[in-house]
Amino acid sequence: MKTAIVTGATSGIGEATTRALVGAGWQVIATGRRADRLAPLAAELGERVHTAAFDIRDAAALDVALDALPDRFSGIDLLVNNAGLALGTVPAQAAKLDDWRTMIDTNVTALVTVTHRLLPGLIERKGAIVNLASVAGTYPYTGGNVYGGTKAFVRQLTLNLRADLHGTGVRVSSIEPGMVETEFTLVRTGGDQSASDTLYAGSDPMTAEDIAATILWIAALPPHLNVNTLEIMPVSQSFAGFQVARTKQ
Ligand code: NDP
Ligand code: 8X3
Repeated sequence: MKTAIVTGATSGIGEATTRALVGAGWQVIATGRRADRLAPLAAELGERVHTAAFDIRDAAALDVALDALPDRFSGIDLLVNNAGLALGTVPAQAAKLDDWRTMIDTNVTALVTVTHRLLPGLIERKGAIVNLASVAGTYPYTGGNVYGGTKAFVRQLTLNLRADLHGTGVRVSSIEPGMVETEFTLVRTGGDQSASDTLYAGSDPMTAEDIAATILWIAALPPHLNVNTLEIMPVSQSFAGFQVARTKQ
C-alpha cells in the first residue's frame, strides 16, 4: 500500500485530499496543529490514517513526528505540501510585518524544511511531491503582496526541483488554484465569517473536493508522466485588467 503525507489536513484541501487518497487505497499521514480536527478524521477513516499534530513551522516538532511514525507509515511515496495560509487583504503599505513573516515561515520555510527532510526517502522510492501554490503566485492583485510572493516561490521551487531531480524518477507538481471555498478566507480575514461568506456567495467557487480530485489524478498518473504546473479556476473567476493612477496635474 502506498503512503502519503498531507500537511494541513485539518480542514479544506488537505482534509479532502486525505479522504480522497484513503478512498483510493492509500494510507495517509495527516498533519496540522488542531489535534481536535485530526482525531475525528482518523476515527472516520480508520487504520489507514496516522495523525501527527504539530506546528509545521517547528522543525524540531516535525522531526519528532517523523521519527515517531509507526513502521508501516515510514516509507513515504507522496508528499502533499498543502499547509499554508494568507493573512490580510490590505495593500503592502498597510500590512502587518508579523503577518508577512507568518506567511513566509509557513508557506516557504516550513515547506522547504519538510521537503528537504523527506527528499532522500522520496528519491529512494521514486515518489512524488505535490505543492499547493496558487494563481496568486502568477497574477498580481491588490492585497496579494507577500502571499502571492510565497506562492511564486512554491511554483518556481517546483520547477527547480524538477531540474535537480532529473533522472531520479521523482515527480514534482505545482497546483495553482484560484478561488476554493475553504477556511482560507476566514483565516485571511482574521475570523470574519461574513467577509468569507460574502466572497463566496453566489459565485460557485471550486470546492476542496475539486482540488483533492486533481491531486489524486496527478498521484495516479503513470510513472512516466509529470504534471509540472496545473492552474485551475472556477468558471466564475477570471481576470481584471491593469490599473492607471491619474495623479498628474
Ligand atoms: P484552510 O485554511 O482550510 O486549510 C489550511 C490548512 O493549513 C489547515 O489544515 C491548517 O491546519 C494548515 N496550517 C496552516 N498553518 C499551519 C501551521 N503553522 N502548522 C501546521 N499546519 C498549518 O485553507 P485551504 O485548504 O484553502 O488551503 C490549503 C492550501 O491551498 C494553502 O497552501 C493555500 O495557500 C492553498 N490555496 C488555497 C486556495 C483557496 O482559495 N482556498 C487557492 C489556492 C491555493 P491548522 O490550522 O490546524 O494548523
Ligand atoms: C488563494 C487564491 O485568488 O484568493 O490562493 O489569492 S486567491
